Amino acid sequence: MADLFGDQPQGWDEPICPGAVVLRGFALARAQALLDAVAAVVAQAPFRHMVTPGGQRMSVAMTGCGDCCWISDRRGYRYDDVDPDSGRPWPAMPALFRALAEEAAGRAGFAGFVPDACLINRYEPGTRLSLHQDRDERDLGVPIVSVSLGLPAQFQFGGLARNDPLRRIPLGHGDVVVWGGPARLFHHGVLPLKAGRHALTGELRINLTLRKAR
Ligand code: MD6
Ligand code: FE
Repeated sequence: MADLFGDQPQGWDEPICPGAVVLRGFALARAQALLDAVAAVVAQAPFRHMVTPGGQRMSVAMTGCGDCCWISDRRGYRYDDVDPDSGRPWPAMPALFRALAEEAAGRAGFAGFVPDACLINRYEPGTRLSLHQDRDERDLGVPIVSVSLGLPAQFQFGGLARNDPLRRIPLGHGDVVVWGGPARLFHHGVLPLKAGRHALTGELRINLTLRKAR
């Protein structure tokens, strides 16, 4: 079939609530290039399972890039400009990540978003991410842009209070979520990944979250 979209971002916008929107398929045309860039980051900063302050090994494997990256260990959650596994700075953020984040945020109404950190999450079948808030960034007025690649996942999206009702939002390959404004501190998580196979990632889901941490 002819390429009806050319180089334009694909898909449609699906509002979740004020401040949060799913841009369906927004990253689809760039998915392979994004995964190639992830592989280059991982070659310098391999995926690892961090430990929560409570001593639990996280089932999600993480790495990242940019001026700093979110980490967790027995001392707490924070952004650090050094990879604790290597003692070296995190790999530079690929220009492709920055461009995608800026375009997606602009489309969602957050013009001028410039991320300085990207956390990269890797899910295998059974991997989950428990309900949490993203609150370690300095300016909580700035949104987060999240890119889903590979196997689909069920995203849980709640509210400001931990026990607010949860909605389930399916996130598939190429979907981008932008959230900020009144939704910036809403609780969210990922249900255990279902087994499957994706042409570009195999038996994995990869998620990029682009933030302005400092
Ligand atoms: C994930 N995402 O989709 C996990 N956090 O694998 C997040 O925890 C997240 O997607 C803040 C903003 C957007 C996100
Ligand atoms: Fe999060």
